[in-house]
Amino acid sequence: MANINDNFLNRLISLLNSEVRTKTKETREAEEFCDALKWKLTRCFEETLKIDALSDDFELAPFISEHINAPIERMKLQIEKPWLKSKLTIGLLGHFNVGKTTALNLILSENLPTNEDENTALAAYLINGNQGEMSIVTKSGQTLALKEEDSKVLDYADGLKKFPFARIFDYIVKENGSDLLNYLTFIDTPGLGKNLEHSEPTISALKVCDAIIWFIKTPNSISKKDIEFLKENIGGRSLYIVLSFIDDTADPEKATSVIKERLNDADIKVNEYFTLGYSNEIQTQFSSEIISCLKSAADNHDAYNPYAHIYSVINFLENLLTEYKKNVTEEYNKLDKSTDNLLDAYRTSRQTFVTEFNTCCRIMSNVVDTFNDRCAGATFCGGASNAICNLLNSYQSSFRRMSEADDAIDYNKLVEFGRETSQMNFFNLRGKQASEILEDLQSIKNIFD
Ligand SMILES: Nc1nc2c(ncn2[C@@H]2O[C@H](COP(=O)(O)OP(=O)(O)OP(=O)(O)O)[C@@H](O)[C@H]2O)c(=O)[nH]1
Ligand SMILES: [Mg+2]
Repeated sequence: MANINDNFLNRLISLLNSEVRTKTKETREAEEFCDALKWKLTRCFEETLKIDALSDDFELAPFISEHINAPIERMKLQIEKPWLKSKLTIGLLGHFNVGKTTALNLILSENLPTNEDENTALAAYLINGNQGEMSIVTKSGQTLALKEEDSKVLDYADGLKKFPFARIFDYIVKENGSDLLNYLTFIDTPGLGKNLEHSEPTISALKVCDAIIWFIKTPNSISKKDIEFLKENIGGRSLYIVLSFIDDTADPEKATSVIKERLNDADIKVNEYFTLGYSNEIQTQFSSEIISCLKSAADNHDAYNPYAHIYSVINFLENLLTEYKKNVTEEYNKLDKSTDNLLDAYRTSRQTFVTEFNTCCRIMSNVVDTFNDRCAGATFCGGASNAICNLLNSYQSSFRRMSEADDAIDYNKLVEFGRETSQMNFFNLRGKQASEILEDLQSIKNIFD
């Protein structure tokens, strides 16, 4: 690293001492809401998993990452960078020194520094606003007002080569009065470097882009590695290709068709190709073509709404739990009926048994009375004998009914009754648990509404 000169150091100190634009109370509260929402919603899914309400092939971790973490991070991002909310966000990507900043200067009549060497150190958001207003956000999340003079410290020409700005600062925001920024936001990136650390600002900018303008230095063509990077990272984004340094190529047509062929072979869909070069003529044509193309892309852009995404996730879980609760209640009611039937059968048998037992006792006492009244001290007469025989017959039938009633008490059914009762308790508990999760979801929904 070159010696740090006084000029550089003074500018850096002045930049670091710039006025801090503190977050408003609303912003802080909104960020806290996002963190709480992420926690609450994740917990609702975990609790749903615990009660087995999710299907067997439901994979919780990837679902949470895609449908809870990603949209909520996007919400936080929109709170921090409101200009990302409804506009088409376009990232200028590629290697360093391929003409990204030059292209942006042409599109927006900007004067962002360009240089023959690696120049852009941080991602820069070009947003609609007062021409020339700039701010810089530190790694710790503080926003500093950035004066034009101080911003020179970041330039390769006026600053210090390889000073690790990206370890102190996160990104720059520059306001611009161009009409185009009413519809879209640009992110100028430092480009992909030799290592991950150098590429980090570019990769994190990529995450918030709806569309990518990928720059290819035509004489260098496109490498396999770049094609792999595009395939892995393009996602659902629109891709535009700028073939820069076109007039530095001996055979532009051939170079262009090789690049198109390689992208085509890799099955990478390109929305539009543009050419950029050094001559005024090429640059004028480039500006007018790319501006009209991006304008129409912005017109057709359906802004991603993370709130709608989260709302649909809540609805999904709500419907799933409502259905689950319905099923659980149905199972409970079925068992309730079945245990009632088992209990009724048991009661009937028990009642018969008791009735017959009482009848037996009564007959026995009649037999005793008959003996006492009619047979005391007497020899057996035919009438008494008949009466006793009749009584003993009914005594026997009563005993038989008692035995049948006892037989009717099926002990397996009693075991079944016990099992079903405990299953009922289980379904009852599951229903309550589902209701609790549904209440939590409703409270989240109330905040949304
Ligand atoms: N001949 C020629 N020079 C170009 C072209 N595009 C950009 N340049 C020059 O190439 C150098 C690098 O251009 P930049 O716009 O700074 O490139 P960049 O991709 O933003 O570079 P980093 O910010 O370092 O990633 C500058 O000196 C530009 O003037 C082009 O199409 N043809
Ligand atoms: Mg640049």
